[in-house]
Amino acid sequence: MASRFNALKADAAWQKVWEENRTFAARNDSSLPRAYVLEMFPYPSGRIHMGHVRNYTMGDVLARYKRMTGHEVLHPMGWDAFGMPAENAAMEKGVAPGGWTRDNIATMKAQLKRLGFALDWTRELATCEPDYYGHEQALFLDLYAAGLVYRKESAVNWDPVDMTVLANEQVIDGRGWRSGALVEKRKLSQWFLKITQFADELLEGLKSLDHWPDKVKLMQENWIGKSSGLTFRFALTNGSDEIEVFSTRPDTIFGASFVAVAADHPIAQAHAADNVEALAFIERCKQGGTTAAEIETQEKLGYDTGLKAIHPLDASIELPVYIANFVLMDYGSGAVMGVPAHDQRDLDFARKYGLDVRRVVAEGDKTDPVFDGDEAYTGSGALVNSAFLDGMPVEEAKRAVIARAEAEGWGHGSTVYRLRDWGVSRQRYWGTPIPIVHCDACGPVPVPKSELPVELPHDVTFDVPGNPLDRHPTWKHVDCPSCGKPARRETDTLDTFVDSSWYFIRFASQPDDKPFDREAAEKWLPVGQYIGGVEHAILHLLYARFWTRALKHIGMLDIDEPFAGLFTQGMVTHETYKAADGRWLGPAEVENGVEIATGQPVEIGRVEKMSKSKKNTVDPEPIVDQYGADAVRWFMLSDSPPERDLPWSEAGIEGSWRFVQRLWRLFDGLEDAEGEDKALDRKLHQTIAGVAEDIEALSFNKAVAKLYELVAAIEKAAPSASRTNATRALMRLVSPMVPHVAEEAWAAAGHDGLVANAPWPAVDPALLVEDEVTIAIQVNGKLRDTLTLPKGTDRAATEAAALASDKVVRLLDGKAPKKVIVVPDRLVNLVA
Ligand code: ANZ
Ligand code: ZN
Repeated sequence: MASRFNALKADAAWQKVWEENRTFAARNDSSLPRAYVLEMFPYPSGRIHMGHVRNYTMGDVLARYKRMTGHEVLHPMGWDAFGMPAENAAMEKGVAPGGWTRDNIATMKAQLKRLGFALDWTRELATCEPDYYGHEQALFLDLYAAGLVYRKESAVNWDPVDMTVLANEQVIDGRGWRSGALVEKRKLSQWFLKITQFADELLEGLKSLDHWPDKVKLMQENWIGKSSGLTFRFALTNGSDEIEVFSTRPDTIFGASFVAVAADHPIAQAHAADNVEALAFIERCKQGGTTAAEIETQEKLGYDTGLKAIHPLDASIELPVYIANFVLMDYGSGAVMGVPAHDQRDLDFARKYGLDVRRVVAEGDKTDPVFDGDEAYTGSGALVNSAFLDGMPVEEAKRAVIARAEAEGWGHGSTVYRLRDWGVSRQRYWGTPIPIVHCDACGPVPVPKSELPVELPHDVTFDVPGNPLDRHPTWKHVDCPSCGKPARRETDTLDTFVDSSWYFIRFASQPDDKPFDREAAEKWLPVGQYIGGVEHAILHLLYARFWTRALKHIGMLDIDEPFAGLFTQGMVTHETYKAADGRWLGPAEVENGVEIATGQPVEIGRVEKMSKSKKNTVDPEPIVDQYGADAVRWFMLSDSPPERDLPWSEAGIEGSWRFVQRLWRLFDGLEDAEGEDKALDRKLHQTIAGVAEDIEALSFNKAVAKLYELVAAIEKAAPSASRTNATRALMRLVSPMVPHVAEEAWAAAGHDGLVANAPWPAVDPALLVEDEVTIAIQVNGKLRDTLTLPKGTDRAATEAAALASDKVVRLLDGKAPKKVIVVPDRLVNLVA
């Protein structure tokens, strides 16, 4: 009887062999073609989850396949180790953020190792260690010296409970993402990176990214948000002021019925200086979040300053000047002309405050200057009620107004971007200290590079909210590096997105004395295939693209785009369960629709992304204990296309386990035999070629399906040399997916060396084509027999073969047929 595959034993044994042989350590001096396969590095939250397992299994299959196809593969792993959760743990459990983080790393590393990933652990890094963030500080100073870092006062989202600035995406429905507190706007001096200087490059660069999903490129494009139009000035009737506005629709200029400025606009500020009502309105505008989405959905509110703006094309028209809550100070010039007939926001505003609504673009045959209704017309058409523009289509009218403004000197064609500079200051402890010292005499002074890293102090307290660095008794008190007088360290730390903006460069080489070795980085980069969650489609990827371009700009690295290929994988999902009293229940607490503990029926909810809050997670570790790494890996690749969600199921993992056992039975039953099996040879070679193609295209589920077919074909086949050969080849074909059973079989079959180091089986192209065809033989139109002939057999040979058929000979009874019709490769019809 065939033995069973003991995954528990085999997994550990082979993992040890790979580790001892440093099988997956990448050689920087290799002359092989290179493949850099990278999955987004994890945050060390404590335990790995199924999302990690799926993500890293996909990358692993590709990495192992690339090794087998003759590449020097860099497939590293590290830890995105700074961030809030460590501080939250410190506050809640009194543990040190560093200790908590490092413990989590140790746990998760052990868990990853048990899955047998072909990772180069010699390059492991954690962003929270000084030997990583010290180099980051050096890079920050390089960018500072090049003028790509600056400090400015800016309105931030302030979480009054966590006492920290929040990024826009951390504000959800006007509340802090973690604390749930109502977010306020505050002015703070912050450090910024000049990503806007690269806005156009980052937009143009998207065009070169052929191996990125279109949806991600579109999201980046929208985030960068390039708009073209006219920037122009309104003079005010008071004679002393001007208001500059930006419009993408200069064609509608004769439809303007008001001008509106942002609450922070100098005109608004000046007006409020001696006007309490205006001041109160401005204060009111400061409540609520700063996200575009929030501003979009807020009720449009305005305050009439009483000022009047003079229309640049008709001095007899005077427009009221409002302060309005929907105008953003940091977009365009912080002021707009309001054209209610053709902009919904402006229309809502005009109806609320009883302003004119004048039609200037014809809507079909509607040309009346009086615009009715509450729905703005934003479509195309000919200009009307617009003096010299009348009759022009929209685009032509835009050009005409821009030309006129430029000729008369009151405006110019311009391009603006929605992208804002990247605010990197965080008022938190567990992050990279910003290497700056503030001196009353010298201002901000960079810490000399010889004094890097600026290390985080360990003796900090978390008993009160706020930034522990700021209230540390000694840490911030240092002498000014420039004049030597007592000064203060910057106590803000860097946004953790800075840490993840260059880790893929550090993986290529890890010198002690500099962030990276340029030659090594340029040899490995760009990353050939980057795999991760779509939640990083915008910020992380944009920041990493910016950082790479910034390094190029300052002459440190000649790489334009860090990630040549990007793949965003789907999520692992599971049903949700709710007890009658509303408690979420975990899958282990439910059996056959009943809560095990209470015997009460449960409500079965939707299949959703596994999440702790809904308790529908399945912990990978006990699953690996029970079924072994290969079954888990196989399940992660089967069933669903990798970009789609994968519903976790007990039946699925059991099926995978059975498949691993089936493989083992084939491998274990390997014996030498004689004879050829042409059909099996063809199946094998089609599988070799097809699986290779599928892996290269990351269509892992298709590769899996082909391997199932091959296994079934081998099982059915009678013993032959072909069958033995196919079984041996199968060991290599499945090894990227189920490496442990493959190694075990490879060794048992008497091969030298590891299957991990074996080459991918070669394809015989001759065996890829179906080279035999089935020919139907009809006698008087009735199917009487079939023949298998080599494809392309000529008429004469086909006819001869048909006439030689026993059945035909019997039917014709020795006589010659009256007529023979031959359709080569298809049929022979004999008329008797
Ligand atoms: C007049 C106009 C008429 C406009 C019309 C639109 C339609 P995008 O396309 O997103 O770039 N705008 C300009 N600066 C603004 C600011 N700081 N805050 C809020 N809104 C601002 O949007 C450009 C349009 O948004 C500009 O064109 C301006 O309104 C408004 F039928 O000018 B428009
Ligand atoms: Zn000084």
